[in-house]
Amino acid sequence: MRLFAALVPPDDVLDELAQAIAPHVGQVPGLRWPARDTWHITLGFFGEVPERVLPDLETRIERAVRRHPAPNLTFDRFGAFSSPRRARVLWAGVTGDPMTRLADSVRAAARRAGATQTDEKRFHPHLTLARAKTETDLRPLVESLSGFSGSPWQADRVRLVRSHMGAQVRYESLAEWALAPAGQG
Ligand code: 3AM
Repeated sequence: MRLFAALVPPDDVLDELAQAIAPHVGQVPGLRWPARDTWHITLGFFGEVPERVLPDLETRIERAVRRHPAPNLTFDRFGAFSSPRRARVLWAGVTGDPMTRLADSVRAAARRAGATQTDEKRFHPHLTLARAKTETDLRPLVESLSGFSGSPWQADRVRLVRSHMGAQVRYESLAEWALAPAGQG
């Protein structure tokens, strides 16, 4: 099964993002906009994981999550990978408490449980809002979204998600664990 771990922002914070992008959704040729109920900030992508390791993987990730304090975050910009000029992914970015240790720890937990395809690229926390099949110049879009600043929020839990591939990718939430209260870490 294809798995990843993610943070899911609260509804009112997602409302702000939805409002900001609303005038642009469907307006840019080649851009596909995943449904809002799929929005998340990926902490670690684990690739294909054998079903038999799931119980151990859940135990280990839960242990990792419980050790890290809930980060305080704010969506404060839009950007694109790999750049606005040659974009494949339009994203909303967060600033706030660093999450690299949490992401490293969650990925390490998955690897120890036997997730051999875990992504080890540098962690760039972001919420993907749109994808393009080919590199697309999104400079005008990113420019028109500049100046955005959302409300602060606390990411208090981590979700383990199964990704069902197909014409339309479907995400299934398998488990959710609370982070430690902010200030303990
Ligand atoms: O957080 P986002 O939506 O940008 O791009 C995929 C998505 O990221 C990423 O995992 C998240 C949940 O599907 N993903 C998919 N395949 C990947 C891979 N082989 C990958 N990340 C790294 N390596």
